[in-house]
Amino acid sequence: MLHTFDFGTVRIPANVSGHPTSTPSGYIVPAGPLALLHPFGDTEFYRHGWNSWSPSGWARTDGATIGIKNSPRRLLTADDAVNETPHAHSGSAVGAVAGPDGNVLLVGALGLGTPRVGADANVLWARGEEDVCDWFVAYGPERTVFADYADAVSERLGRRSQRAGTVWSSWYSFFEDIDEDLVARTVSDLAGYPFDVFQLDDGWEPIVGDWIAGAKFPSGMATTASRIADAGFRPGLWLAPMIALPDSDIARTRPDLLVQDDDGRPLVSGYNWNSHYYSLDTTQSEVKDHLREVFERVVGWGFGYLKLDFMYAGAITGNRRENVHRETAYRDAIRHIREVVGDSMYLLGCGVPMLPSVGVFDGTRVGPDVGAFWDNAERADDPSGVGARNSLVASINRVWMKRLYEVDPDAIYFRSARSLLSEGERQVLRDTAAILEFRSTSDPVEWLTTEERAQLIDYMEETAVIEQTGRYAFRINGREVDLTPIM
Ligand code: 9PG
Repeated sequence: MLHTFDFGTVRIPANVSGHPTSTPSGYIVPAGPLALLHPFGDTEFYRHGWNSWSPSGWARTDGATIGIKNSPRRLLTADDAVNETPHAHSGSAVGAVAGPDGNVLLVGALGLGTPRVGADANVLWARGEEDVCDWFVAYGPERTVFADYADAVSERLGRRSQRAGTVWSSWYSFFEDIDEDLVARTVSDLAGYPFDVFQLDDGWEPIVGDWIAGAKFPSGMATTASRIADAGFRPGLWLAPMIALPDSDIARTRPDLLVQDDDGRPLVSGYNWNSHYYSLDTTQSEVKDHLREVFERVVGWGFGYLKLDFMYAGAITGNRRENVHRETAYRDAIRHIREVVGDSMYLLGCGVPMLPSVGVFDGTRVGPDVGAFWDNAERADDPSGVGARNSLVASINRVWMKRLYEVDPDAIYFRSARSLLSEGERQVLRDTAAILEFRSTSDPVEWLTTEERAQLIDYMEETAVIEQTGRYAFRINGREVDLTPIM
């Protein structure tokens, strides 16, 4: 049906699927395809990525689109491969076009169903893979409109309130080369440093899919967890519970537990570790039982903070036992995990679909992996590629999501050793993490100079008052930080 949205200074004719209701902050439009005839011509469009690693940001409708280009494998891992296209300006869940005087016209989904939003010079459109969620439509000052959208989302999907505090993670220093002695040394060197969480990343398990202690942790994971706790930190652990590598015990012995393709074979749901991998079909009760067993074990080891990674793979297309939409299957699985681990467990989502994770994860990664180098010239077409610049650009474009959960821009660096980052670049990363209010690093004390150790302590102990003064301009404790030149 036709409807005209009256925003005072602009009137927007639209095609909608049901009667819009007016609220103080915007309109609620019933589920179904939506097309708004905006009057702004070629203008900037805000594109939002589907999962943690997917690119987000503003691009002109008459310029290049933002997204992963020329790599189906990366697309499958780091965005919504079914719906994403390099040919149109579009994205996941929310989109906005810029009007005059700093105002924007925003359309955003208030639920699941893989909602998409796109734009060109004339139309701002929205529709779901499955049209089951209402839309929020608003026009006004950019930050107000995004904040109002976020509040409308959390009104429906919830908002958890636990805070992670400061985090030390093993990934950006040791990668998979961790073992129980190295962890014990690293922990004891860190004793007394201002960290709340010590999080063990990938490398402890024998293979992705089999969540038991690997050969490098012969004393078992409970021993490592209690060493971490004894040093005064909350023990944290990385897992990718939705996926399994082909050589894992679970994939070899229980292929029936995996999401299938149309030929009844395990469906490839992404690529990493020089391999393809598969997804668990969380709609099967046997898989729910398996997840219960995994998470009861991990809780029993003594971990109180979990980084759950590659979670989008629980929301890919494919054949599942129950015929539910993929985002619904995903959210149900996370709720099941939450029920097993309890309310006090901090859950950090990584590689998560952003919208279906609201209200169930305490925090989410909001950009691709950081690296100890600024840019990755080899992957010019891939804004989801590893590197400091890609990581912070994506993260800053998601600062509005703070209202939905804690937002993790990934680790920052203090070390000058084993890094190609300049002090200026490290400072920009530290400012980004201060702005997003999630402070983590992977620097082992041993790798830091005396000055760098002091700098780390000061930074991790600082409480900052953050003000946003422009799209990419902020004040951190009164200090002006303008990131516009990097964006
Ligand atoms: C452990 C790592 C770290 C890291 C995570 C994740 O798009 N990709 O292909 C892609 C691959 C790996 C990856 C991120 C994206 O790294 O983000 O912090 O935990 O796994 O293996």
